[in-house]
Amino acid sequence: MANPIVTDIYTADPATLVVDGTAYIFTGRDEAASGQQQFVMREWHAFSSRSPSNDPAAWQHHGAVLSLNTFAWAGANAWASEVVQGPDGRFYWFVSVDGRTDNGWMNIGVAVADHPLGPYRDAIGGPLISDATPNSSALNIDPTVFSDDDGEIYLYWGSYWEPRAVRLRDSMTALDGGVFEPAGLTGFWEAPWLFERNGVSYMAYASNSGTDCVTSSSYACIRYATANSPAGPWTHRGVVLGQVSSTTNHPAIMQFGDQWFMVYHTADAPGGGNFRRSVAIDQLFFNTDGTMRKVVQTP
Ligand code: FUB
Repeated sequence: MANPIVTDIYTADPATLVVDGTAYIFTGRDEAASGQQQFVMREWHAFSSRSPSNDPAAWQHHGAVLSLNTFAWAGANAWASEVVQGPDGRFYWFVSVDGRTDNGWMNIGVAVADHPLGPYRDAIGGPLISDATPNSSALNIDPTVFSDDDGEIYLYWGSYWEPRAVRLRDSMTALDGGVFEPAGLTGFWEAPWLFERNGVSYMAYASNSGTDCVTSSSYACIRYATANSPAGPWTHRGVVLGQVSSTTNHPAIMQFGDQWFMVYHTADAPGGGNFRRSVAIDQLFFNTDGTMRKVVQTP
């Protein structure tokens, strides 16, 4: 058995975290019925492994550790998310959710817990990012958060070709300055993932343009860019993951020991589809000059 690593439920929009020798994958759950052509997503699940690989047996399923119910102001759509450890050692789960009172537009909320697996509570009591945030994205989804060596914390997010970035305060729950449009993320569509390696900042993101990326206008690949700082400006480096079998594509990247992995989703599970996606994991390799080799999708 290999990819996808979860087949008893449909899972999408993976986010990774490594803490004390344990790798975590946090995912949304696709609950669309067979043939239903829309996202039905209400909760986020967690999986952990002390020896990550594409063997499903390597992963323990911890169930739904966060749901829309945690956010009293959220209406629907438990979309893409990321969990990061804050300066206070606690775990902050940044999520994309619909509001109840803003015509259903997506927002970014934050939950907090003392352990990666929770229990989580709403850290703010309202959205951190919404349409009311000056200069926000056309669609405020897909948060990724990273703290650099200087302790500066950056939140990136966005969709519909509108990446956005802002510094966060150490509290992880308040903006530190204005929202800006990061330069150089060529072909950005959505799903940014920010990380650092050997002092270089990397941004992987879903793109749906370019002949090196798509063979059908509704499909997406994963591009990446590098920068000297998590604030950019970014230099586009090319495609790191080609099209997958689902129309959406969504990367998470983690280092575990001396190995690197990309986690993403496909429509490859039995009964799968664009709204019944499944998480897959493959190894990621870097060239000596720091560029990334294209990920080989293993079945
Ligand atoms: O799963 C819902 C949305 O589809 C995510 O927020 C996007 O990244 C795309 O995967």
